[in-house]
Amino acid sequence: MPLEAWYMDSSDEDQRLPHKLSPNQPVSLDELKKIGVLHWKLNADMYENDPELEKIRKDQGYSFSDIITIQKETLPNYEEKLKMFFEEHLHLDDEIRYILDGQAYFDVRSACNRWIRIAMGKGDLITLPAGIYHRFTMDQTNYTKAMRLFVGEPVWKAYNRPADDFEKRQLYVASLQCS
Ligand code: KMT
Repeated sequence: MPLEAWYMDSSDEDQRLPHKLSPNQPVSLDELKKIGVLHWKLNADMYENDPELEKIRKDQGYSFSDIITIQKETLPNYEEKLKMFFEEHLHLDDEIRYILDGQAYFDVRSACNRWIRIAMGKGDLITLPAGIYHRFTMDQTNYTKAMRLFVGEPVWKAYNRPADDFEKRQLYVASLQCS
């Protein structure tokens, strides 16, 4: 399945629902690229020995990786973590996630500050650029397993919005064109 993304409605119903507008307003991979969001589709069944993944890691310098399984039974402080992940925030480094199993949503702000929801499924690898406001939520299946990649030693620090004074944020904003 190709990656699906769309502009969100503004309802404050359950965050795990799709929140599509009616009619739906899809967002293309090209539009995502314009805001610095990059996507690859890989075969997650062979993530432990995948030359394609190795090539991306080498080309992009993604030297670090670990695996997080997000489900109530196995993730300590599950509810607390989900709440934290859903706070609008940014990082000073790229956020790189590869879904190995299950599914979930990443929400990112468009150049004009609208929420775009990205439906991530098994095999989707995504890079969110440093400085982009974003958040993460489970969908109604409540299960995902993801590889977290990083350039060098990982820094998980998140800065909740507003965090506009960081140089990384300002550089990112300067790269955007709202039209
Ligand atoms: C993190 O940093 O652990 C996250 O972004 C949570 C989602 S990982 C699929």
